[in-house]
Amino acid sequence: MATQNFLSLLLAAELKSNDYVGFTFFIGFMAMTAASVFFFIESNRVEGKWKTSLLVSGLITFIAAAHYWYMRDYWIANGTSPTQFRYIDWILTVPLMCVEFYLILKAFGASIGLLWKMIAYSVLMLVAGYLGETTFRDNSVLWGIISTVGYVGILYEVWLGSAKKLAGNSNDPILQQAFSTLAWFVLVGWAIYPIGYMAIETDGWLRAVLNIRDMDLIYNIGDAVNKIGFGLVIYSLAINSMERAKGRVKEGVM
Ligand SMILES: *C/C=C(C)/C=C/C=C(C)/C=C/C1=C(C)CCCC1(C)C
Repeated sequence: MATQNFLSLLLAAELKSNDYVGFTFFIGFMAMTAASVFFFIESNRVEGKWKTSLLVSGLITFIAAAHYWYMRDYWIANGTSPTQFRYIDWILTVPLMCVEFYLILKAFGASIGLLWKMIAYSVLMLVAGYLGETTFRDNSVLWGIISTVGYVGILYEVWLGSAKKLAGNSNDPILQQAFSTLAWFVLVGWAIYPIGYMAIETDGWLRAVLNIRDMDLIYNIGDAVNKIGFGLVIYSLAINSMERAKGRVKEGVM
């Protein structure tokens, strides 16, 4: 009898055949793990400063893999959003993405002040988002707007502010190309998240299009695109710059 109870407890935490959100937690975990192995191994192959950039790419997907491991279990056990794990992951990985911007612009004069400014915007964005999803859920619209202020701050730096200017002045077409792809990730790829957040408002005007379960689906897709895709852009920047240094790629040709 006791065994049977124990078994049914285990079985309660099963991945149902129609739990598509659950699928994305499992796929997310495996994709982040595979990407980490790739970035870590490749960081040994590249030279000099690129080692650090690829190591950071690997850390971003590795930290995400660890949290997806927990989020998967949490989701199949409870069927609700693993909000704490989600935001713990983001508060570590988003600042590391700011570090990636800093590392690629450092040779062209990026200051540590720029890095801290971008990290401060990220923290504002994520703390406000967390409060809107948890403690102040009744005021989620207000907290979503406060969070968006942080997001717009990051967008400003990357599209118009000093990060943009440093890339523009670098005179390095390979860097400029990669920087502009990363800027598009921040503008389009990151915009996926506020759409997921809006699924909280299931009684509101979005009821017809979004359901609360869509939030995790949208966040999981956003994470895969942004963390792995962002890392791959850094990776190709490293490879292209090294090839050019060896004289195999002509200036201006990608
Ligand atoms: C790897 C994780 C990444 C790149 C996470 C990015 C998260 C955001 C850009 C979140 C933004 C939000 C808003 C702009 C408003 C609503 C609340 C958030 C936190 C979902």
